[in-house]
Amino acid sequence: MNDIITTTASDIREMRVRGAGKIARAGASALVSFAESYAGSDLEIFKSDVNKMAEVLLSSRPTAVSLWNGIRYTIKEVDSAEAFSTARESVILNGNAFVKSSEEAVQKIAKIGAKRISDGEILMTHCNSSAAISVLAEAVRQGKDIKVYATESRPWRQGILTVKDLHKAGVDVTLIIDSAVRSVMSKVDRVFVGADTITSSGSLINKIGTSQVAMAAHGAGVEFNVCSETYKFSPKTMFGDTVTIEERNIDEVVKPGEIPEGVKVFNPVFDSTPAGYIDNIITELGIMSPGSVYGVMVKQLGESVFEKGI
Ligand code: RUB
Repeated sequence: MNDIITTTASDIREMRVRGAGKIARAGASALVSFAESYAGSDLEIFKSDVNKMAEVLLSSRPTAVSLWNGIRYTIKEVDSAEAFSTARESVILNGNAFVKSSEEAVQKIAKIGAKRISDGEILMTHCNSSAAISVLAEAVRQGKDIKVYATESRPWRQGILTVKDLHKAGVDVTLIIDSAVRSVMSKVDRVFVGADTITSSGSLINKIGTSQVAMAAHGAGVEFNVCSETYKFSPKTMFGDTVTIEERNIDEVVKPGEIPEGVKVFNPVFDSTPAGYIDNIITELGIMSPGSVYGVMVKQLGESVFEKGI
């Protein structure tokens, strides 16, 4: 087994690399390195090896479609290649192109999303999303005076990363525990969160607790914005696939011996927010409603997807 691939898969599984955008870029970059350092020259063996490496990467975390889309984009020309050099070159070119366009997408989302924010507003974010943070940081860069509430996001406490990121960007940020969301929501003007996956019906799959934040925002009449690159749209959901919600080890929630033996712990990592709770999806292509997601997927995939499937 290849070292770069196994190390990347284990970094993603153990959450040393985390967040939907970062894991997608890490997966694509690992395949680029694999192709660059590939020692053989047989086309059929290369095709089989690349597909195996893709499977190893995909098995690392199940929920974020960004990883699947990034890998699929990187290896899209391998199976049809007629020469080894073409196949290898395509992995390097497509993988690098994916990484570059995904970084550019975050910058575009930052510019578009920051326009939604007015001077003096109070905002909220959940977990640690590079896309959502880029919007908040850009608003401050433009000279807007904002305050942000960031949730702790138990059990991994990604909120600690968020408050560090936002503080570094010059944002006036306050950390709150997850159960304070509804109580604080009455002070908030808008919520910005990221996305792991967006389904063809416009539902959002993101960090556990996102749906509670959305319900609290809905109840308080607060705008709920999802910051999502379009490669987080899941074409597989068009054809009936459901999104697997990752469950992680219980020792992320309780220490050994802390609760009586026989008591169960359930530790789902993501949840689903129905489209009806989402006001805007802020993408690199512009702001859209959840109802527009299906059309964008069809446009990006081309009509032939209905004959070929995914
Ligand atoms: C991270 C999370 C983030 C999205 C989007 O969960 O839910 O909101 O992945 O992140 P985890 P980004 O910490 O379990 O990976 O905008 O950076 O792609």
